[in-house]
Amino acid sequence: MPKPSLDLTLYLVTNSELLPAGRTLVQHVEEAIRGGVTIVQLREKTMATRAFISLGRELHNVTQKYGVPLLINDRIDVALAVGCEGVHIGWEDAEYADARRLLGNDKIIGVSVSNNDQAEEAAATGCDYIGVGPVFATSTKPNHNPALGTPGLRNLLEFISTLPGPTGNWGLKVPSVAIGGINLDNVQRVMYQSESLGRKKSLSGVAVVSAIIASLTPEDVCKSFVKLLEYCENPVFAPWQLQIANASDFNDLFKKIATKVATKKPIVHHVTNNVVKNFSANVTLAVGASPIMSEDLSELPELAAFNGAMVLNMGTSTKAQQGFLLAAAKASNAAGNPVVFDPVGAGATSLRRESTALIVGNAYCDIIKGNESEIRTVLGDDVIQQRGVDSTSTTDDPLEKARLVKQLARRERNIIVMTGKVDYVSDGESTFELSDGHEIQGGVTGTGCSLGSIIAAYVSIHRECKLVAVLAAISAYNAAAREAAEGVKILGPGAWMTAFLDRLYELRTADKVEEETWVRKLGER
Ligand code: 3NM
Ligand code: MG
Repeated sequence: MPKPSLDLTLYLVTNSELLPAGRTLVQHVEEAIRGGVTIVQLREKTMATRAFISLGRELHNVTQKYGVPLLINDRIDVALAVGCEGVHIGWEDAEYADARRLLGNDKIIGVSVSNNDQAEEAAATGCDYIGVGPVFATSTKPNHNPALGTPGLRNLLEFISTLPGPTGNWGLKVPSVAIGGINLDNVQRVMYQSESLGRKKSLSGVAVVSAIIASLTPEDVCKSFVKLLEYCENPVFAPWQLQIANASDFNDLFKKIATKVATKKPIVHHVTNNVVKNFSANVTLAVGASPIMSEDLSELPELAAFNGAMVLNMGTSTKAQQGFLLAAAKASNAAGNPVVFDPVGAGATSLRRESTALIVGNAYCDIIKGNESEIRTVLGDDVIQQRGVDSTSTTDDPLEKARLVKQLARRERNIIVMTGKVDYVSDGESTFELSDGHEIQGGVTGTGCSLGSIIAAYVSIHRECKLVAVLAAISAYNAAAREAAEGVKILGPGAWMTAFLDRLYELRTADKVEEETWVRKLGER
């Protein structure tokens, strides 16, 4: 008998203890399969052997009916007794070689991998697939390994892709499924953020316990998973699909975007700080978009339904608002609306460090915009460990700044904007430098924050290439700042501020955009 074919798209791992009252595992799994589960692992940590085998047989009757493979967690003897399609083994279970010898070559054997060392061992076995995790901390598996997060998952997948294994390219080819805390909220982001650049290696699917087993409506939940998993192919999150061929192409696009913002008037939901609310609203209006400020949980779904964008700025947020900030980002993620995160003062206090980690770790921020020390804080251990640089230090070296934005954009698979005298933008592949604003803007509060508003407005109507939209937004902002400074009689913060709003207002209908190169693409390094 040939080895059954493996489809790891939606991998259900069972746990009878999490079933809602009154439901049987077999009934629950059958409904889940109807909803789209592609493979089932029977995982029962406390069940007596006889009951385990009997449950396995009953379940196998159902899975066979749908042509879905059934694997048994850990217990080779149970798998043999049931005659199902294979086993999944963890690091305290039998060794792969023994499992293979007992089961023969026609059975599927999957192995859990939590770190590089385990990946190397798994590669040496040449097992059929790997389960990587935990992605997030989960109460379903007590004493699990440390959570990888999506950046850790991605690093692990990249490492795995380099392992030759028995076939020379085993690591690149071996199907992998992520596990641990995956649910309908985060499944798309897990798929997208864990994929390596150039799509060299991506997950084949996700393995889920509680989100399906503890649900009262497993069929519907699985249908939703399947839908979301299909949508990852057409990435809602992707920052980059177009190439800018040259400066005049960019200027054409810029004009198009600026005009489109003013005609479409996208809603920009601001969750922002008390100092800049008024100015940010005025800037948003000046570019033609429609600002709304709301900090109430109950309004999030309705506001997300407008399909605009979100500015998430934690400048004056309190401990009590932390949960709201995350919920706001998640509501935007769920609607597929871009989020511009401004981690104001991220490294300054422990509350801010904590909020930053909470948001970046648990939601997808399409764009993170900050000054150098904020960006360094978001990078966190990566900077400290990899470069031995203090997380609050700054550098005068443009290449070092460019390296930081690129590193973070690669890690988060998003767009990073580092503001300063010169602004740096990267999507992890291309890095740009924009340099002709005006220094007086540093003396007016809210200017930096309001750049987030313009970026959100632009990205919201030019989702086909968020990177171009971000570059256009910064160019508009810089041009308005510069021209405002040049145009006022007496250059002071008050006159400049009003002139700045006026220039922004003008720019949206400008048919003449200077052909100078506002954007300089930095060489690839
Ligand atoms: N294995 P949930 S985490 C069974 O990291 C299992 O190897 C893990 O459950 C690993 O989907 C886990 O409810 C439990 O978070 C996952
Ligand atoms: Mg195990």
